[in-house]
Amino acid sequence: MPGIPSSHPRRESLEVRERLVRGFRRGLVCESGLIAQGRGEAFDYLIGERTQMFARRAAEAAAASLLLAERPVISVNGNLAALCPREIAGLARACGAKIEVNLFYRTEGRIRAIKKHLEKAGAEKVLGGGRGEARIPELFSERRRVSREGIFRADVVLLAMEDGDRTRALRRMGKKVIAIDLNPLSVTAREADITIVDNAVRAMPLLAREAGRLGKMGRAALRRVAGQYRNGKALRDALALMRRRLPKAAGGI
Ligand code: PTJ
Repeated sequence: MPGIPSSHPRRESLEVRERLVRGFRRGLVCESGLIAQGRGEAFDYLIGERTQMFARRAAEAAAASLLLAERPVISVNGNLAALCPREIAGLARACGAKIEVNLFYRTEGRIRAIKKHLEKAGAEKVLGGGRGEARIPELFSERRRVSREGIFRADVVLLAMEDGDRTRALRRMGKKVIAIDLNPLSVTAREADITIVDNAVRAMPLLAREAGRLGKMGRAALRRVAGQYRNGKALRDALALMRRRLPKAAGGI
């Protein structure tokens, strides 16, 4: 990438920021999306900016759940679209999921821009926006407006980088929720059935690979993989790692 020398110690992280800034300029990402990324980065630092074992186990259970689902949906916001459009399209193909754009700071213009961006990256049919949408009960943000053929009917929903209210509301509707969230303390992380505590830029390709690998397994084996997973343990493991790493990172301070 021009401007960031290859030897720069924070090159990868700066490249991810660049992707978001470009997404912001192109009307995909909202202002708060840039702030949300900063919060994520702080937690990423604490887990060593690597995919840890708790995230690998969560991704495996998540891929198994998506493959077992009858009506899986990947819910996409501005940040996820800007960071990993190809992985969203690839994962949707690998597990037969629909893709739906669902925004907190909703405008029809942003929904259109995100849909176009995803389609350019290989996504086949992207839902979201327009008229005739259904409403998620007990949810007051713009996120309550969902597609009838997408999130409203879904049995499993994958979402990333979002506030906890919708996760709670989707679970009350009887859906299984898979979340990607670097903050193991967030409401989303705690309310979801499966939380992948990892950066979405690593978690999405991992999920797509896992879906490809597990796609060869039978349903009984997939059920075992999904059934063995415990979200509380994954969150406790993430927090324990952060606690262990802090004194080391603090070094001689
Ligand atoms: O595109 P919109 O309009 O739907 O708006 C999207 C944002 C992100 C602005 C909105 O959902 C929001 O305000 O989210 P929050 O409440 O800031 O929550 C974002 C969560 O995602 C926080 O817990 C962050 O730690 C986490 N996070 C941020 N960046 C990443 C991340 N998790 C994984 N990977 C990241 N790159």
